[in-house]
Amino acid sequence: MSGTFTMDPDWLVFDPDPTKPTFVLPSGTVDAHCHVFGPGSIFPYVPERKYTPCDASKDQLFALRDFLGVERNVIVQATCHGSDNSAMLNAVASSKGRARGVATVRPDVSENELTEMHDIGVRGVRFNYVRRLVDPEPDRYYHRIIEKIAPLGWHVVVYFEASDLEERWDFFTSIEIRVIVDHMGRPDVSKPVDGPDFQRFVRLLREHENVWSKVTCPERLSLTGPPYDDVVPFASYVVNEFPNRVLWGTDWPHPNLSDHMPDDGALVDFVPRIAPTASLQQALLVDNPARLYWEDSHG
Ligand code: 0GY
Repeated sequence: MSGTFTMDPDWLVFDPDPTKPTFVLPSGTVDAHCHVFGPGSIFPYVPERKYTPCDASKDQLFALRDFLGVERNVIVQATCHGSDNSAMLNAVASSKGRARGVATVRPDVSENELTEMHDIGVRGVRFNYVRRLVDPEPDRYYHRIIEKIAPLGWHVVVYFEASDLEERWDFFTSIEIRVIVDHMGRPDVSKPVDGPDFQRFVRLLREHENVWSKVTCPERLSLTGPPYDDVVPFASYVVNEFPNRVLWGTDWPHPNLSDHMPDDGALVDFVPRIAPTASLQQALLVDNPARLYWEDSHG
């Protein structure tokens, strides 16, 4: 392999020049869902990947962090890197304590590898069920991973489509450590907030206090486009109902979008629309991610 990659022909590249947000993020704000891609010449994309992105380096991520007024990042392993966590780990290691990581591991991962990742700053693993990104494994595969990470106090991040929740319910609710759901379980925002589909997701959080939600990706969920009015009722519902179990993030560099690339400044300005009070903002942006990623609690 030459070490260089050509991004997919229909790939949309992140906005290199976002607007300065009007909303001033509170001190200590964490972007709790973002990625790094490569650069492929240093950290090759894995052969089994389902997309080849543009490179999106740690330096570009840290520059965006500073521009938006974010203080810290949680860098989530992207599927184009499979279970080779080296790009993510390199970014976390060079953040001077200002980033934590969420890894992808296989059940045969060793205790030593997990301890090394913990020491660098990893605090969770991601299980991805979105078929256009990965081929999901049987439950026992994930249970074996949970057994290995639980002693470290790590959590599980799950990414799935709304239509998968019913089928995965028994597995998700059998997990005893914390479970963080990406992007509110990807609701169909053309359906009502109080309809059965979104209420199934709400029930997951209501009945299981170890389940949290990221109120991320209005740009991915919206059917009407910016300023993402159709996503506001869903995200504000979750923030209001579960103020101490929600996380916010940019999802930079926004993989696999097909119709538009969001302005990251506008994503920051979306926050007060879903978390209108200072106390909701403090919990969403600062206190919740600090508790999850910067305190070594095993709760
Ligand atoms: C996201 C969403 C996506 C991609 C990935 O790891 C990934 O490749 O997470 C997606 O395509 O919906 O959370 O970044």
